[in-house]
Amino acid sequence: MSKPVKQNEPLVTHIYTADPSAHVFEGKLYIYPSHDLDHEMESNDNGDQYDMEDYHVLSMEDTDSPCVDHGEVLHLRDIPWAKQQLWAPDAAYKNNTYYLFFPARDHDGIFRLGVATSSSPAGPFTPQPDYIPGSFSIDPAVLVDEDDKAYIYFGGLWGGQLEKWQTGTFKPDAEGPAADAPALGPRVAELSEDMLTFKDTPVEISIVDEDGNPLLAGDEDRRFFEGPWVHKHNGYYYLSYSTGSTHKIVYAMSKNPMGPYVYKGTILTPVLGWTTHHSIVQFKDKWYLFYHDSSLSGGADNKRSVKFTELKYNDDGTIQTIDPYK
Ligand code: FUB
Repeated sequence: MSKPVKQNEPLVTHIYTADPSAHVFEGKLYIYPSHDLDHEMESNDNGDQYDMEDYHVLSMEDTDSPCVDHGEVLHLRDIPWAKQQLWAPDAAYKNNTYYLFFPARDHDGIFRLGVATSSSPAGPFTPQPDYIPGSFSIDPAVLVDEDDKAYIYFGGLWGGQLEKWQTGTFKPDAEGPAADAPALGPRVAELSEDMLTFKDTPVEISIVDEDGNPLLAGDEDRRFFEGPWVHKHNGYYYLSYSTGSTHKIVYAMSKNPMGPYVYKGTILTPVLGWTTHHSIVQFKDKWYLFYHDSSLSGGADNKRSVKFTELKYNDDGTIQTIDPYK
């Protein structure tokens, strides 16, 4: 029997894990991470060092229970449309089915989003034969709202290729907007009833400052980079994401799941390692931030470990900033 988990320590140490998407399914905490491989890779801005090939599912009965690794639940070799790089996944439950949403590069090297299904939150998951039509970029996160409508949020700059989709078609040489132009926002689409396709063409989410002005591309402390996550608290939608080059998890709030979202502040200060990626979940009467860092590997960007810590709100609904090392 493995040891009980502790906050701010790796959930598991026998494999490297990253990009945790946490959910409460069947009364337990289930975590859907990326599975970082223990191989030596040179880091570049394209993210070639994140060369993952499968997914594992983790679960915990409680926040002081051992963490169970349910083993490999989906492998690249079983996904006909995907060539490489199984990046940050998410899971959702609807129609008595568990859905695993994931990004990968297709056989043309273009990131797309796929979906796989299971009757159990612990998998194994069976992939659809093709990617979601009209999908692109990385880091899908799905919110099934209280009215049962499901929204998929996604997108990521640089290796995540979002800059290349500004015209609606893939332009391999496209650059991001000028520093004084509005930043690119994550994309959102409502999912069809069967959760396998987009209902409509995805739209860009606008993230604005307190005066209603869009955040600018040069505002690297606040602008969206990758890893969108949306959760709901007291009637507000919270969009949180990584700022990439400034290594923070920040958030913005809205009354509408499609935005616009008003920027509010920092949730998580930088962790060890280049990337930062998170999810936020309520379990029993508390809220938790799941995140990763590279402490277990001594700082290797592509060998990360999932951790969690309690997240607290202020009375006005804003979120208290977390320093993971204090
Ligand atoms: O794990 C690969 C990529 O690194 C994810 O998709 C990004 O969010 C970043 O964490």
